[in-house]
Amino acid sequence: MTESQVLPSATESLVTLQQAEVTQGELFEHVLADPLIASSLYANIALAGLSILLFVYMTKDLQDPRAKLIAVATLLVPVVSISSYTGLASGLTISILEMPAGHAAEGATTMIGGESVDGVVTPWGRYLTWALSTPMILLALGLLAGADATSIFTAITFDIAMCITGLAAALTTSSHLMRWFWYFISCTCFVVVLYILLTQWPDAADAAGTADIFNTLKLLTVVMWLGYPIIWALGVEGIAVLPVGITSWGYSALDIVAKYIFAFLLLRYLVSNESVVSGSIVETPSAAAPADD
Ligand code: RET
Repeated sequence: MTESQVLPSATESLVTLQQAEVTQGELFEHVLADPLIASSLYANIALAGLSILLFVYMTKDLQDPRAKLIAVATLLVPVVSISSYTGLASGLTISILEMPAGHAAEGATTMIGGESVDGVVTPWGRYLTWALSTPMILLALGLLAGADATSIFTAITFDIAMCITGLAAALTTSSHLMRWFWYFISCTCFVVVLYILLTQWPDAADAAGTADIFNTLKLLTVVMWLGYPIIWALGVEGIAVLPVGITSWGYSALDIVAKYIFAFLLLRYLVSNESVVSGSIVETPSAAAPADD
């Protein structure tokens, strides 16, 4: 074996050094040391924890299987949230990423453990965990509206696509244009979700007798959810006019309304209107049409 096969080349060592530069522990300390970022994450861990306890207490006596399914979907929202924020606060799901040429944060540095490191803080765990929490919100809303399985499936799958392509936008460091192309794909998926929420489910909710609560939650959801792509675009991931701490609080504030307040309103309705939403979870398919031959 030659020496070059055993020893890493100078470039390889440099790459290894750069990757090892920021440890998870340093990211954990970095979050704790920034009052704005830390409060935005720890406040949500506390709120999610309290919501879980409150929601379990509120829904413990539900009997109807459909009402219970709506309750479980709603309860999963703060369960995913507490895990998401724990991932961010522990440094597990945040990274320092160097933005590509042409990006507003190109060449930016971040102070980590008293040293200046190339790149900006990217809380990519947020975008990843939205792919788990937002489908639960849509499942609860769709079931509340008495929507058909196809429209619930469509809303949920496009919503997951929106979150994952949003994650791709945040993680792309090769090209500035590609970041915005991912963002565009994500927005297109978002339009599909909004279309279903605004044009398909209100009619279903009318027929199901849940129009009042559905329309309140629909409005809350549409207004809050529109805030997320705006913060993305203005924050460090996008044109970087908002600093990291303000961006983090922006998402956290939206989360408080879009998740905990949303879930509380839904569950409060559910426990006092169990009979309105009651029914079978899976509708029995209508008798198959006789075959032609
Ligand atoms: C991103 C960026 C790319 C474009 C779009 C986005 C939309 C995100 C939304 C997130 C909603 C999150 C919620 C989380 C609750 O747990 C990914 C920011 C359209 C709508 C409600």
